[in-house]
Amino acid sequence: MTYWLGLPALAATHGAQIDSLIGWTHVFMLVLFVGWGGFFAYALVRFRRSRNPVANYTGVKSHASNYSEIAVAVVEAILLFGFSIPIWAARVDHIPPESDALVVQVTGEQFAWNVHYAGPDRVFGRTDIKLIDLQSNPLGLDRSDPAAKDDITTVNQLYLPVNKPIIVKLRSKDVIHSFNVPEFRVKQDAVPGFTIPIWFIPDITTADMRTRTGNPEFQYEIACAQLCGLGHYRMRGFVTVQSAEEFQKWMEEQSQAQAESDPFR
Ligand SMILES: [Cu+2]
Repeated sequence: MTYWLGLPALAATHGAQIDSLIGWTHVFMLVLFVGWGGFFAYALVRFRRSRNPVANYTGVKSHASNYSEIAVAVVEAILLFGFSIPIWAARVDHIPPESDALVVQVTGEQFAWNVHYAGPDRVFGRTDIKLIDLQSNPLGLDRSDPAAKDDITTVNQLYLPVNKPIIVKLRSKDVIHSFNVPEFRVKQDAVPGFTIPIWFIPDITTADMRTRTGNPEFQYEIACAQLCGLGHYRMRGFVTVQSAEEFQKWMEEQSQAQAESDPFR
């Protein structure tokens, strides 16, 4: 029902709820806009100076405005407590168990998204700030740690399997960034010093989206949604959603290739 809002295509399971909330909020705001705008126009005419040369010291006696204010507050309370808070709680409180999900760490920095997968062993290798090299090892991954051997890191490339819960553990190396993938209806600040989990289930692969949109170059884009410095405009990453088999293959290939290129092996 929300096509009239012109929102980006939807590609995550929880997104319909968010779109519906956005839709209802717009409907309510439209009613308020017309209501208050109409009242303003009425007041301009009704209380014009030529008709009311002298101020009225008694003022309005009717309680209509109180009742309409109460009605507005009730509708707002319904939107907040009936819709927004339950949807928000589902996003932040009911995170699926990590054993059922793909866990990936995404670390923002000026001006890139560093992606870190635990690899086939599902254990994240040790990272150490002393090992950070902005070109070759932006996350400071310690490849001598056995758990790190199969880890995969990428810059600005997030690969995800379709129809599986994804838990992104969001971090930042410097300032506040914001991880925003409009098609997933996901937007969360990355704050230095915190690891913030977000989760979603992408339900349309990049290939399917290309067919649907008729755009053979379609890409899901991670847009940094907080002004984070001079290079903010170019802080963009790409998400590739694949079938489970394609993703598995990608992960194995990457894991092997990155382990082989490792100087400490
Ligand atoms: Cu940023």
